[in-house]
Amino acid sequence: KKGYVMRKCCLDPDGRRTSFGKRGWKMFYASLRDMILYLHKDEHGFKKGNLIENSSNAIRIHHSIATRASDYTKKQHVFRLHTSDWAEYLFQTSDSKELQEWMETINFV
Ligand code: I3P
Repeated sequence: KKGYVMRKCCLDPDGRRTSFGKRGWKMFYASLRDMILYLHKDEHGFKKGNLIENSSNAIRIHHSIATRASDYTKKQHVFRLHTSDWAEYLFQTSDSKELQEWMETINFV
């Protein structure tokens, strides 16, 4: 599964609240492969295989869980991703079908 999403960092991999200045929404071209959710700058970056090698742009989804963020009311079609290392992210997808597909892909790989 791949496609454009918006991502917001809420908790860092140590479980601490992501600091101010790093909590904004940012667009990425996401691709899921080998249990890793890669966040590329854009589709071109994905095709070139350019990966920004830091933890928030290559998220290990083994033992992660994606749930609908119905408590987050500022944007539509948002899911929350909890990782095994205590990070938490919000992802906004383009519509309810995309939302469902991303959550199922993450939860059932
Ligand atoms: C954040 C940015 C986010 C906002 C977040 C801010 O600032 O404005 O859009 O989240 O609020 O901290 P920065 O880019 O400087 O990190 P929302 O869009 O959800 O309001 P928060 O700290 O309450 O999460």
